[in-house]
Amino acid sequence: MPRIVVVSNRVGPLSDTGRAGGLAVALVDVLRERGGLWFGWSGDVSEEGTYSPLQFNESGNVSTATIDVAQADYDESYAGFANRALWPTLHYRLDLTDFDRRLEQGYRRVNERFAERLVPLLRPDDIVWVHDYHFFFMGDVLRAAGVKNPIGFFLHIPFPVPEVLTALPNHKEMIHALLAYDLVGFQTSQHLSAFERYIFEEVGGTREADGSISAMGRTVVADAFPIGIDASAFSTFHETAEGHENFALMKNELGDQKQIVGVDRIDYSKGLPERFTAFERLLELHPEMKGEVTLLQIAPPSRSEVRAYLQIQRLLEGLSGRINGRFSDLDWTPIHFITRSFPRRSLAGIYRASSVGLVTPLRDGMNLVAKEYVAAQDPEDPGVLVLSRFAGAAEEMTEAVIVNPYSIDELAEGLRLAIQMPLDERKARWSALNTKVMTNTASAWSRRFLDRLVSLHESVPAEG
Ligand code: GDG
Repeated sequence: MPRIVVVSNRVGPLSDTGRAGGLAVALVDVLRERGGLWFGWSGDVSEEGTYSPLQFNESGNVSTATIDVAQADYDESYAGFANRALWPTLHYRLDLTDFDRRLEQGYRRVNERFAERLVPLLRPDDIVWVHDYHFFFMGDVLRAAGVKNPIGFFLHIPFPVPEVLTALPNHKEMIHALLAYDLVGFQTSQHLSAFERYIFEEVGGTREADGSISAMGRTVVADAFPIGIDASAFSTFHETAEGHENFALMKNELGDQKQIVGVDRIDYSKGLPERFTAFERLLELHPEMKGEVTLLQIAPPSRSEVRAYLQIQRLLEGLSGRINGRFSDLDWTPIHFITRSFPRRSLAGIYRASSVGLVTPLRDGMNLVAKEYVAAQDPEDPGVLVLSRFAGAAEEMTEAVIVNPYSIDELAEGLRLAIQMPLDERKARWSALNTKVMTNTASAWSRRFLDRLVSLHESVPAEG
């Protein structure tokens, strides 16, 4: 089997420390299955930056290779164009974007340097899989350097409609670069069709007889590959010491009270202020729920070097303080807002002890928490998932209580419905959702993507 080379901004860890996000763990599984190399940023900023010596780590048939970045790379690319222009634009937040030529050039430069450092590590039969919005230009640079291997790209975050994407001053260059990949994957058919609309309407592209897309002198295959989770792990974590301990602790704390749980990195795309306000509305409209229902929001801070992230954290601290001040009693606090992270096994115990999983982003590529919450439930007494229609997950998870996160009343009503849902209906909805989560797992997702990438390359006649 050919070796897989995964490229992503953050790399590893290779062992399941319990702290890593779901995706990191899933990628290690794929690499282990086929043997592979994981290449990306070390997480360190140094003077040598992208010229720093490669740092290798090995575990069995999988190795990681990482390099540092220089302070200017970090400021202009990661904390700059990637997180101040691309992230907000692709999440429909044009009000938060910072378009600056200097940042754009820094982003390109970092893509070029990472590609240059990757080239000598590649073997002729490797399959290269590049991840996410940090590396739009990677495939283009690799091709220019003469790399002939199959190269695929998967976008973890939304691809917006052309009316929004075209606000990016360099949208044409970005998409031209994207077309250098053999296969471009999106999370949902909505994102795929937004991409196709851009290709057909904005740059006059056409669809070929084999389904591929040609535009700007290049041809690419694009498709939707909705990502999944390691579902069997999440369904059994409650049996581990950590999972069980947290489940028992929560159940004991809660007694007869019901808990609504949210788990999100602090990010303006996750709809957290709307969520707190909707919970407040629920308590206003249904005073009988005071003392009966609590909201636990776990929200580890992220990207705090970007101003918009600090602002949202302050806003949330203010909101939870205000709502707690207004409704708390001596023996009951409505909102528990915890801004630190928990190990994955503990999270599973917390999900299982919660009657409602509240996943209400304003925009999200997929949202893995929605799937983790479902997988962690007790089949005999499952909780209810309340899910934003703007999460990619809503395309598959239609048996959730689907809500519009911009409407506080609709959110509050969704919460009421979930809290009061009879056991029969909870079981029926959960069972349908769980079948999907258990079927479309992370490893099924990666296999689908990689098999497709390999088959595309095999169907191309060899040169000469
Ligand atoms: C991007 C896209 C897409 C969260 N808190 C803790 C913790 N987490 C884990 C969750 C979950 C992961 O982080 C978050 O994944 P999401 O999918 O919810 O969101 P993003 O981080 O924005 O991810 C998203 C995803 O990529 C994959 O393609 O679904 O749309 O935005 O796994 O459990 N993990 C631990 N402690 C925490 O406190 N260990």
